Amino acid sequence: MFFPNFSDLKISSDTSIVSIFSPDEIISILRLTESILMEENSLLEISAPLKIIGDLHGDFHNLIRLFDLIGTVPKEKLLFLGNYVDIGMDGIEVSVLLFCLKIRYRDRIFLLKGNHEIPAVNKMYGFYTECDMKYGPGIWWDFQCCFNRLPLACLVSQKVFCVHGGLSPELTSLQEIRDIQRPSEPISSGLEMDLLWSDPTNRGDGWFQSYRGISYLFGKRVVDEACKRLNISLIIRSHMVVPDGFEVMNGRRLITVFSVANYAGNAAAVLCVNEKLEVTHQKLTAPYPLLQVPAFPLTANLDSTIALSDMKQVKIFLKF
Ligand SMILES: [Mn+2]
Repeated sequence: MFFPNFSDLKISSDTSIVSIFSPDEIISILRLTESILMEENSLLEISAPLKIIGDLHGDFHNLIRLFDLIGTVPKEKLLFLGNYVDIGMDGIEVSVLLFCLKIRYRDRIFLLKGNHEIPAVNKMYGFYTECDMKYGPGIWWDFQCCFNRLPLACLVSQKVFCVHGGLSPELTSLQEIRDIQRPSEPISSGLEMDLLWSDPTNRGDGWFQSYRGISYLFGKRVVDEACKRLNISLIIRSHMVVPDGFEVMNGRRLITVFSVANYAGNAAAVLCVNEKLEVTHQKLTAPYPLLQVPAFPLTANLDSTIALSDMKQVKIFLKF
């Protein structure tokens, strides 16, 4: 099988992927990736140091700029928190590059599932149309077979819990995530849906109805209790656009990271976790004029005053 040289891909990033890979080559990449993903647990358990990347949303140029900034595998260990496709029109390029890197360096790059790696979602938000335009609609199904095998969460050095969305009222032990069988397609409600869809809120302590109309919002007390119950010290998740690309919330126990610059006038960030589990960040500013993308329902409805005061609290804990 043909593996692209990374720098070749970079040079040809203006060239359509259709001229690089035939449909059969794409399907081979997907099948190989699926077999590797199925050797992994639904809860990945890996160790720091590593870098953690949030939503990418089909922006291939953004991904290449990120690699230029943060380095790539095998030198760096990378954990991606999902949402590879939709909104941007290069979801195939983004996923296929990450899958190729996974095939080549399976112990250096880890890919979690996001709420857009669900067929009902990426049929509506652009990925189906992209597949149809580039390779015909059939290949969209092949991607779903790969997406539904992605792991759902990751525990870093036994202490940092990483997930696309957030916590769940049904998450009483990490074993429940290990027990999730894949391939899986979560529907309507339950643990798997919450891991992909829930959001933190600074507006209260408990569980609240989500403005997304799906899953929940969870407050500071829920985060504190989960840290105790799961014996973790920090939650890192993506799923929401935040102005600086990262935002510390719910006291100092939760960080949101979002890695597409200019999704809604925002910077992109990547979190770096060292051996001592200290967290720093690398930041990508928006390089071109604001792209007007309708932000709802992905944008957080945060009270920025409260979020800022949270940030002040955590200076001792986090070395930015
Ligand atoms: Mn999301």
